[in-house]
Amino acid sequence: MLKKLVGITSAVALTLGLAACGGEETSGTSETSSVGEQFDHTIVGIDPGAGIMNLTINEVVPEYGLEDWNIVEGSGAAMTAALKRAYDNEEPIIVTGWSPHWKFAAFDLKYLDDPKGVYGGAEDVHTIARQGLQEDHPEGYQLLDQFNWGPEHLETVMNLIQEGQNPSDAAAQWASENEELVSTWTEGVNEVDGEELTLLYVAWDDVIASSHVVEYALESIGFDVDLVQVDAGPMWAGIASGSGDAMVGAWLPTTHADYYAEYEGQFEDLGSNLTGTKLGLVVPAYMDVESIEDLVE
Ligand code: PBE
Repeated sequence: MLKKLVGITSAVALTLGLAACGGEETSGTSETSSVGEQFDHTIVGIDPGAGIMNLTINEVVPEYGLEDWNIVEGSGAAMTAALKRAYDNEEPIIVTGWSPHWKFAAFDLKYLDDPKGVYGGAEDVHTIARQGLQEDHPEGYQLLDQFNWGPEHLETVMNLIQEGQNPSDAAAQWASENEELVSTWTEGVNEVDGEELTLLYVAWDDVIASSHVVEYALESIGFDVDLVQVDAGPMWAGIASGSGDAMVGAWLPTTHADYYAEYEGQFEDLGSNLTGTKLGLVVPAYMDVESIEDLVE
């Protein structure tokens, strides 16, 4: 059965539960159904502006010959909901996944091997500021420039949020338990009196967590932070146009390469705030598939 690669709206993502139910029997008859049929030729993606969607649709599909697969658009939250539903029923599912992310603590998952290296190696997450921020808000600029932590810290905040805390409370709790690290971000930074800063972020769980932690740190030295949730394209465009002051969720050099190139010269790259990310196609450990190459069998 040939399926066209189509952009499917998030409304369709809601029907994934049905699609997963349809695949229920195939897991028991895996000798007779192809790998593609087991998965209903469906990869559960996230928001279309995400770099991982761009890489999957424009590079992974042609490189591995997955033209008859559907890459379903949705959101990070719809992806994790579909993953949980399938996992709880031990049904087949493939998602676009990334680390650090709480799903690896909550579920037993594995990345499919990517022998062609399309998703790239480990990346850094960068802090990106609008031009002129240093002149207008030197203290905020300095703190943002000094913001740096490790995947294990980010994972702790993500897990707190996943366990039910709201992101602001999780950030405050984590900061109070990690005062020494947070003090390296505020070191030598003078307090301010209610200066306003706008941080832009996308609703990816890792970026939700990091953005709230940085908001907390900036507010601890007197900033009044407006945290604005947008899509990926508007996040980069907003920093380039100056409508947002900064963001802390730029995955480089691969994932956000297109956005970086599009707006180069219209933002200031403050460098890495975290190293050691990973991107790829992710399946539950109970699935008998090891490589993206296996999907074409
Ligand atoms: N992510 C999380 C983003 C960057 C951070 C991997 C979903 C993306 O694909 O653009």
